[in-house]
Amino acid sequence: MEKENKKVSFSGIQPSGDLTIGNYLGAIKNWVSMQKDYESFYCIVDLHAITVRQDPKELRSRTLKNLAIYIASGLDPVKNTLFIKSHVPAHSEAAWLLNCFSYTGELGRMTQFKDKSQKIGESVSVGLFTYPVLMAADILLYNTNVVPVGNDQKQHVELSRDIAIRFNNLYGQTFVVPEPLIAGSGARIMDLQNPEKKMSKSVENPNAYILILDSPNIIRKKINRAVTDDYAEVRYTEDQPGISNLINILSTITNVSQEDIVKRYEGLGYAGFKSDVAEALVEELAPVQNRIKELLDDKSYLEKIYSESAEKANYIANKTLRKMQKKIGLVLR
Ligand code: AQP
Repeated sequence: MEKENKKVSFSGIQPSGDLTIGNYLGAIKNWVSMQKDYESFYCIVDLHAITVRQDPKELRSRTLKNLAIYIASGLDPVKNTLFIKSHVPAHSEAAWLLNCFSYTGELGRMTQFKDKSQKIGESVSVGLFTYPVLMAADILLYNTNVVPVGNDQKQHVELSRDIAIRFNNLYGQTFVVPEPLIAGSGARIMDLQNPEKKMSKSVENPNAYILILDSPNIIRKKINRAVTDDYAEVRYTEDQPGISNLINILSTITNVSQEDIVKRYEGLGYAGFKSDVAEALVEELAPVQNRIKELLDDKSYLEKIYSESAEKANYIANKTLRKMQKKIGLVLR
């Protein structure tokens, strides 16, 4: 009974590269803190990952690795529905329907599309263009109230809201209108080599990001190489984006405010600060990494989780899909 009154949370991560601490601090850690209070659906958005070319073998292995990462980070697979998106065909079908209620103008304004298509050049897939519509379908199928995401995905959640409102206005109340839920200091973890840009798993320079599965020594090296500035003072200001980023990382892991971190390092240089950031990360990630390895050695357990979750997700998603089909005027089987 209590479960039925809970608000619904939905989110996902693309297996488009190995997951970074941006994904961990901006999304997963937040999901873990919400699991008591929400009825949660978290998926591995494999269908979004193929909007840019993926190696099939790598995609398959990363999809399972992501599931292991979700569980190892503390998401209880009984309390949360952890599934693989392509196991729920209603997502693709609902996305087609919603494509017919989305405008090319609004999709063309999406920052992520503009950034990624610029990088790709000529052969930009139609899938990359309609990526936010598939995301709207994902969210709306589960009667989602909140979508916990990093700051970069806020624009896509806002578009999902617009599409939901547009559909509801045309056909009467069909969708719950979702709200983005943005993490605090972890909401925008920046690239370690170019702190004006967000940290991304698909950039070429490995020194730009820290992976959840990076070894302690690699983490230390990458933090040590992180770009800073000549001020030699740990301050949280716009003209020190590299240092501010490291403060955010430390703050999210330790739950100490940015102000208190700045006070703690007053008058001290960068070396000790950087080493503390690295050790905090190593300590945070060590148990997660151990658990990921155990889970990846137990494929049958992972298979059981994603199969059972797919059943539950299919049931709910199909109900919403039928509602959409009926409202639009399709003949139901
Ligand atoms: N740097 C970041 N800081 C905070 N949150 C982040 N997220 C991603 N990067 C950061 C959040 O992680 C969730 C899943 O994102 P995604 O992988 O599905 O897509 P993305 O936002 O495009 O992430 P990447 O790493 O940049 O992927 P690629 O390189 O493949 O495009 C989202 O909640 C996102 O906000």
